[in-house]
Amino acid sequence: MPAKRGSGQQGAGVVGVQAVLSRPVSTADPFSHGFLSDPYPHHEALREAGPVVWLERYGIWAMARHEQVRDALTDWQTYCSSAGVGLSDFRKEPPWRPPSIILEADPPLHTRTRAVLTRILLPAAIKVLRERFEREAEALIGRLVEQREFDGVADLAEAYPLKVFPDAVGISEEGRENLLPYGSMVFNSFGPRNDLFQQAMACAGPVREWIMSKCSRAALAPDGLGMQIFHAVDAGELSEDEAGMLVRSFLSAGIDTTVYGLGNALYCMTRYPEQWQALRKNPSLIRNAFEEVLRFEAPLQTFFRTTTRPVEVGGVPLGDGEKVLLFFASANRDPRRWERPDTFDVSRRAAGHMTFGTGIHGCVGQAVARLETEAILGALAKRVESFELVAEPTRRLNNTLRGFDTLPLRIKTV
Ligand code: OVM
Repeated sequence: MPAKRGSGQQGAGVVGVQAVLSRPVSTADPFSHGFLSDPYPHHEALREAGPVVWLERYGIWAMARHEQVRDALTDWQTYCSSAGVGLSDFRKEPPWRPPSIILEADPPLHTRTRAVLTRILLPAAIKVLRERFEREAEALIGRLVEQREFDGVADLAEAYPLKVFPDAVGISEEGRENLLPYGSMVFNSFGPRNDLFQQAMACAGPVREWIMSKCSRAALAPDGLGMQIFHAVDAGELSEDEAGMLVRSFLSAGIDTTVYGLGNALYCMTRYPEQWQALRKNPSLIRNAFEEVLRFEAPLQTFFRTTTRPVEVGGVPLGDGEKVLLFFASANRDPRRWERPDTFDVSRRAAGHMTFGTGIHGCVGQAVARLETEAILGALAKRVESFELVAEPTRRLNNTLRGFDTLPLRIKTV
């Protein structure tokens, strides 16, 4: 976690014309196995190094404090998304897939696509899903309670979103095993072309083909969220191709995020049993517990932005066209913003965490994520007295997501 003051490149070769500038520097590799396995000490070192830190290893900037992460996310004019929200700069190298027209876009394109998804995913618009989501959660938890022992990842955190979300979008049952491999590709692709990326891309061809085949009007159920995007074509808001690309965004962003989030929620309730007790005693805490899980163990750890002009951050000058790595998960534990940041507390005011981002790109699907998590925690709270680990959980490393590969659980029932 070394962080030192280094001389800025702005001065190199033109000393005497331009002042040699000083900036905090770190040699950390945020995409190494060591960092991804236990990011929190590294986050602390980066926060302490300064408001913005130069990561020598990649030649990029990093922001790890809450204030700077939030400020960057709310200034899309200076910190753009259209050069990609991963390490790769779309202006310098071709993206691995056609860019997302919502995530990897700026206004005015983003404004138009975002308006469509905002309308479709509004809490009021998706409340029709609640009954189904709750019924599926009760049925799944009923089966797991019978079983008593199960894998919290495969049998719950994966099984539930893989059922309810594709059903809600309106895609066929056939081939759904492609959804997790695709998510792994998408979220690993925001990092460097390291071992995690290469592994995820091993079966890229057929997985991508299946995904794209599910994005057309013809492949979608008439009453699902996917077809609602195509209704915006009929209203003149999108082209037919754009609608397909937004269905792709559903299938890219809608599964792994909630899989990792549910896994992390289960882990938190197992690791901090008194918090599970508090929640069981007072189920009105479930809503806030969801936010606290996202703050404390952010399933989505980082995204990048790219500067569109020279800008100064806390006295440190950044150039134009530079990549900036935003540590959402570190902002979530910044002691400048949170009291007892490393304590998991379901009754704290956890709103203001950065796991959904903020500003114009703030998570458009968060009401769906909330619906899924509340349905699962609600069903568990009725039946489960406590969770016990029957073996050590193992982590699934990913360049962007934080979560588990296995979570071997035994439950004690009420
Ligand atoms: C997209 C997309 C992909 C991954 C994540 C995401 C968190 C969006 O394809 O639009 O948002």
